[in-house]
Amino acid sequence: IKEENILISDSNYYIDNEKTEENKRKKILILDDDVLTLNIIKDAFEMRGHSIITTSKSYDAIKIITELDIDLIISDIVLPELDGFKILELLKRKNMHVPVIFLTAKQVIQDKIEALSKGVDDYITKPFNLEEVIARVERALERNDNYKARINRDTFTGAYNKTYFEKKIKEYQNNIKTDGIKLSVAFVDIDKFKEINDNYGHLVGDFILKELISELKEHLEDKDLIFRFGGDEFIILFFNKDEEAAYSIMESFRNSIINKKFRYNELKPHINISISTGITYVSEIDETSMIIERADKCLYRSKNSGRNSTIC
Ligand code: GH3
Repeated sequence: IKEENILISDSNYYIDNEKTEENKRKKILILDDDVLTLNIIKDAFEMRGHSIITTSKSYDAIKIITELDIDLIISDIVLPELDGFKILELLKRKNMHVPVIFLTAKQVIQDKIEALSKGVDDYITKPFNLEEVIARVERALERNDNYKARINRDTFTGAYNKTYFEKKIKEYQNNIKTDGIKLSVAFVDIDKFKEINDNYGHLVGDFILKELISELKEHLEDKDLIFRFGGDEFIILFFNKDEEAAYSIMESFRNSIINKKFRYNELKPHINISISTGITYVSEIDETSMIIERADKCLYRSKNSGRNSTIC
């Protein structure tokens, strides 16, 4: 485990399995009508491994922000179409959380105050020092990563949350179209979890939930993601794996779980648990609700046929 892949949350630490090399590469949009500025900044950030999109037109910028998953915008304030303030307002109205840094010749304090009150992340004045721009941009990207890690997570278990599932599954479904990959989803539920809470207490139940997630991670690859759906319900989104591949991973996980002895502390007994899992394929046109319904039906069949099984 690399140190940089460990994030500290309120209650525990967890491995951020999305923090791959590919994810460190950010999409930065530069909006400026001064070609020299555009080129200097573009070259500097491309050399740092980021992907840069440049434009001098505000309306083009808005189209790009809407269509691409932009990580940060560096924008001038004075622009021929919409100015930088209008862009900030638009992002706010559309509820889009993309950090914006103003890079502008406007040095008046009132402009800085207005920009900050409208939600700009940072304000750099021209003529600029390139090293300073790089430092400020990298810091803003880091802040944004931390923000996203928080809003996409269930902080209790460290798994991703339901809202992030809706976003991520659409992104993965696009990969079916563009790269011809296969997708599948597993719906997991702990068997008779209520009895565990009733018999051993909630703290032990909590401990089991967290242990289960760490064990599950051991069975998954970087792009296979875990989402907490309800109390003891989790969804796994398998990247480039069909139902059969997902089945064999989930069976191996189920076997490791039934053989594991969970022990909260020396005063508590060893506890054995089992899990039930429903698996379904994901097609490029499936609505998210249809995917969940299919997986849930399989999970229901597992529960109805004695639990402790994986059903496709
Ligand atoms: P089944 O095999 O039919 O799914 O039985 P079950 O007992 O797991 O079913 P049910 O869905 O009724 O119970 C889920 C339990 O999970 C009830 C609730 O108290 C417990 N639970 C939900 N969230 C948490 C949590 O964060 N911590 C703990 N300790 N328990 C939780």
